[in-house]
Amino acid sequence: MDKKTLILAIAPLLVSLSACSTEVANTGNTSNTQATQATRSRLDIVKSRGQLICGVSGELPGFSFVGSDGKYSGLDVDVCRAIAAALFDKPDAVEYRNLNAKERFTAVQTSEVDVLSRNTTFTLSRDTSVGLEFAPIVFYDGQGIMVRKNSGIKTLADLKDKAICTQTGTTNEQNLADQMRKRGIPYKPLVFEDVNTAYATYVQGRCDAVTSDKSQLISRRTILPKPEEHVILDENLSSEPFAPAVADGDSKWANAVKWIVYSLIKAEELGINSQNFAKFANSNDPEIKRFLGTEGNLGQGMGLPNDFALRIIKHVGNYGEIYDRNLGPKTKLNFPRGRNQLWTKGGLLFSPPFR
Ligand SMILES: N[C@@H](CCC(=O)N[C@@H](CS)C(=O)NCC(=O)O)C(=O)O
Repeated sequence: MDKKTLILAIAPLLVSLSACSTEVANTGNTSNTQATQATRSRLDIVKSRGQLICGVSGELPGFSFVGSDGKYSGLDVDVCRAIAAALFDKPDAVEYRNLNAKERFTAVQTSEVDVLSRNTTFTLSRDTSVGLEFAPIVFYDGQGIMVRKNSGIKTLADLKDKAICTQTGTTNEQNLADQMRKRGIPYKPLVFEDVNTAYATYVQGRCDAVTSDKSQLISRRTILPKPEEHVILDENLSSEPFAPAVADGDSKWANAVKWIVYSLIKAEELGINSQNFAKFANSNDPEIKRFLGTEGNLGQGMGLPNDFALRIIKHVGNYGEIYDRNLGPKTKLNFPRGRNQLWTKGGLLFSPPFR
């Protein structure tokens, strides 16, 4: 059997396996997409469409959530808005598509979305065999466990033979299995495709615990009927660095998204924000001039306007502003910045030079 016949023969199997696995196998669809993209970059397609199609969760306050007014907000949403600001000078030129954990990778592979900006952990297999290209990390997280306060559960060991709710197609499902196996703790996994069903099952008491990224547990706790009745254990099951992703094989588009994300971090590092950007218009600092596009052609070199970073700061703000607006002390989430602080302040956020 030649390679092509083999791929055709196993394609249905790969698709059916994907229904309940974390990774969606890279089938023929992706190579078709890549072939098309080889002739025309998604950057040019998005520019001529005049609107960005952004894949988000839509179910996660602080990251991506649809309010009662139908408006989207959150850190992941602001990444979509930053891309639209850079390309069109219009942060609202975005069509959002809600994608659950299982749907998200297929949506990128088939070009249903231009970019995935959705609490997605950057992993080796997703980067190398699922057909994704990751942009820089926008949020460093770790996996945690939430239980009822009155359950007496304090550690993973207390979850012996207990039912634990999680969502299919996530790193969380696998990390839980790894950690319990490593420690030899038997448990009953209850795995759901729909995040709302997972939390509803936990609230009904059919699960003793729910496991997910800590940011997600904190976020979802805010919308539980009685948030004060639930605690998040100190246990850390894994590292979960979230990054936006685009389809593999289109470096022009991937580069644009990459440097748009870096510009959020660089703006904070340079102290430029949505309130003070005008003061920097006549700056003599060559780095600031290049960054804001008043000197040089950094933007043009990658198919963006030279003032792309200025557009982003003006409409969406720098990383720190985005963080504070969506996750900071004035929000219900009140998530300490910790590792999501700039490298100059002891965190992990770093942007390579704009030159
Ligand atoms: N960061 C993890 C988990 C991301 C994830 O999808 N989490 C689920 C909950 S455990 C979620 O956000 N669901 C929301 C949705 O389906 O819209 C990953 O990339 O696999």
